Amino acid sequence: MGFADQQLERIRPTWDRMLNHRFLLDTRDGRIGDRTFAAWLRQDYLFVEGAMPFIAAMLAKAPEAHRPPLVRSLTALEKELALFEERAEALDVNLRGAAPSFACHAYVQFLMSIAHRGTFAESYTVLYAAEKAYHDSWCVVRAGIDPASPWFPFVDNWSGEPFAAWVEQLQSTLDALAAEASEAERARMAELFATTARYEIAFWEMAATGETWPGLEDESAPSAGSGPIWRSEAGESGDHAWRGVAEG
Ligand code: MP5
Repeated sequence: MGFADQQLERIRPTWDRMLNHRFLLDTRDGRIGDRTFAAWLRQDYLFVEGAMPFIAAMLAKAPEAHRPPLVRSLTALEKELALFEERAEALDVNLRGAAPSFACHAYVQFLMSIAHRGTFAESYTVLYAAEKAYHDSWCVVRAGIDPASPWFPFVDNWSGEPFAAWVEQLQSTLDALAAEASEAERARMAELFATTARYEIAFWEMAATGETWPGLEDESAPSAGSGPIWRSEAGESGDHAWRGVAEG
């Protein structure tokens, strides 16, 4: 058994807890509130934006043979951002002005810190765990969601065949990196695998509860500190990126 499967087995209760999160089960069963799903959409958009510098920082340490797939993944992330933008537009979700929640912020900082401070194999472990988590999570949703759901394009993005093939490629590369790693490095990789899975649970939990930051609970809306969830509530004039830049 390769390193990736060993880790999945080792942290099985954590992984199962992630896969049984109510955000996923409610989305699968068509019970998810639009507001709740929109909260995830806005936060995951920020996460994907943050994942691009993570990959870029990994590239700086990547042995040459590992560069091409990572470069291609950046293009895929650009397309993924376009998917978020298209769905947000179609469903009146306001992507602008959303501040990262505590969980989103912490997860992105974790990615960046590993990419800068960790070895290539350590960063790769985190990348694999995050991608595998999303693949497995959205496969849970796919098993029951109505394909006519407006959220289905997200389900298909991470549970579909092209992403499954990417995760498989990540897995075999991770297994090879782990086989070459020292005992000490492999132990750190195992720890990072578990930490990443916990971040994934924290992210679903944040989406399900709409939590933002400790200290902001008193604000009235679940989107406190993040601007209006719905584009129609944002108004036509409030959020243009260049408003107020020109003087006078
Ligand atoms: C992914 C994601 C998958 N979009 N969000 C979280 C919280 N975890 C993992 O990563 P990607 O870069 O969208 O494939």
